[in-house]
Amino acid sequence: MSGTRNLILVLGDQLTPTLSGLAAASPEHDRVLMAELHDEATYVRHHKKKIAFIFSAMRHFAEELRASGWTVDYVYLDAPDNLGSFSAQVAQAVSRHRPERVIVTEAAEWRVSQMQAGWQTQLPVPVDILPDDRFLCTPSAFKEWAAGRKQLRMEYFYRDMRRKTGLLMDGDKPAGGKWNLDAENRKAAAADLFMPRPKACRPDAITQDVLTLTESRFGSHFGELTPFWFAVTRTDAEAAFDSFVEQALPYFGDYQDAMVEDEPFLYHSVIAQYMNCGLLDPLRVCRRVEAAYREGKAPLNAAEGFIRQIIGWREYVRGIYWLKMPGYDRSNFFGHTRSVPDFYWTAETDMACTKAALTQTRDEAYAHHIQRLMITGNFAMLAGIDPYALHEWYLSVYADAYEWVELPNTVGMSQFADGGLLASKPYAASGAYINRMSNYCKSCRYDVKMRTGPDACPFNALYWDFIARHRDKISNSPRMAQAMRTYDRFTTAEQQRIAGSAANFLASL
Ligand code: FAD
Ligand code: DLZ
Ligand code: SF4
Repeated sequence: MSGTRNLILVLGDQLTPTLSGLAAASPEHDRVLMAELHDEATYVRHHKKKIAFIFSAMRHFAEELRASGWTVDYVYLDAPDNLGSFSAQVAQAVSRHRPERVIVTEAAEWRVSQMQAGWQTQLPVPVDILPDDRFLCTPSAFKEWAAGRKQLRMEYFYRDMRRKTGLLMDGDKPAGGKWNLDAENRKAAAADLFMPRPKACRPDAITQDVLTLTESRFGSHFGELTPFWFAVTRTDAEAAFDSFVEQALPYFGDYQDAMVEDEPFLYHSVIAQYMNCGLLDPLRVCRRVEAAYREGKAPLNAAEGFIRQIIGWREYVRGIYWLKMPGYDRSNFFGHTRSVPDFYWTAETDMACTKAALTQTRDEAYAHHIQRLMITGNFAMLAGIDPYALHEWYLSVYADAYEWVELPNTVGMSQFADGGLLASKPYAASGAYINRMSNYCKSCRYDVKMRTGPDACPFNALYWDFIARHRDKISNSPRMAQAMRTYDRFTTAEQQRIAGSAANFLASL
């Protein structure tokens, strides 16, 4: 009998000292297991920056745990006893330390949760799977909320979360009288506005080691590894968030939907990667933003808009994920089958808007929401790209990507592949929308005002062709029905030119 009573597995997105698995154990008798795993880095070929970020954050978290008295078995990627997968690593640790039981906090992704469930029968000791209490709404509470509703709409879920947390509430009324100020959050941003950059952190010795390791083991993966500036500790992630609150939050609402050339971050927080791996606590983040509003340091449309993304959208998409998995990943309402175009990996395209979104994706493992939704997502839907292949692309290229949040955003919100379960309408748009919300078109070789021909903005013909192709599937949406009526007023010759332009462009991909 060794000295280990419980073996606690901590996953790479569970880097939270108050994690339920750790709270159920004690540093004196129990042992923590963490492992850098080939399987986790390659089940989709993650962006190099994302792998380095997670490995470095894991190594720093292991140090933090040791400093507070925990015994941590940290299995480095290159360790001789690294077996490459969670299941093999846990089995090895159980046979080595013979604990009385294994404790895990339930995995955020269905794939890993299935592994955890399997350990309950495969391992010779009991396995406790504890709820992940870092979210506001449990999967079963979401299921109850969804039961019997004809339509699941984020807005009503969000109001419940406001009431539950008391965030931006004055008694039982929303602060300022309105629940949702989205209508005030659609300004285009002039390129000469002051735009702060996210706080950059200098890589320390641990991160330098991880960068070398990542280049040597995953050098052929997508993306630029350096410059690497992400925070990898809780303290630095909090400092980065503080800097956002002070500099960018006041403008977050106004310019949430804006896009500006050479400004990859605009007034966005760039904290999803920190929240999703456990370095920042979502509720604390929201309380800090509410405090900035109450102190007069940020307007209500900024604070409400920001809080809605976290207690509304973030929790809502997670609820949908657990409600609909397994199987949700194979949704394909429009029956799209085209492969992801090569330029999604190379950023080599003449479309200035798409090039900008893809270049920063490659360089920073980041694009802001409206770029993901209205540039790469919109293009993919108009071009008829297979939603599953696109989902794998999004899951691999962003530092904040985990299936529970990425999949509903891709399949549901951006591709409408679930037929409207998550989103009330397909987010399909022509070049006119992109031109209204950005300055990309000014430097583009295509003409955003032209509908057809080799110099016309490709989004235009693709948009009208999409409307024509899928009219039977989208006629329920009022906005789409209006677009259909416009299409129907085009002459037959124009409709043929649209079909020809769209086909030519798609053939060139
Ligand atoms: P900000 O714009 O500053 O917003 C603040 C926070 O709100 C974010 O950090 C995030 O936690 C939350 N948030 C905002 N929008 C959403 C949303 N739609 N769903 C869930 N949370 C939201 N987000 C991820 O965290 N991981 C993903 O893998 C991911 N994949 C996406 C794929 C597609 C196709 C689309 C359209 C959106 C995706 N999102 C994803 C949502 C959103 O784009 C990112 O959360 C956001 O861009 C992260 O940047 P930020 O931290 O600067 O966010
Ligand atoms: C994303 C990721 C990567 C790249 N590497 C690891 C790893 O080596 N070890 C680990 O414990 N977790 C990693 N992760 C995060 C896991 O994939 C994540 O915990 C699961 O997807 C469950 O949500
Ligand atoms: Fe994008 Fe079309 Fe504008 Fe070019 S013209 S930047 S392709 S929307």
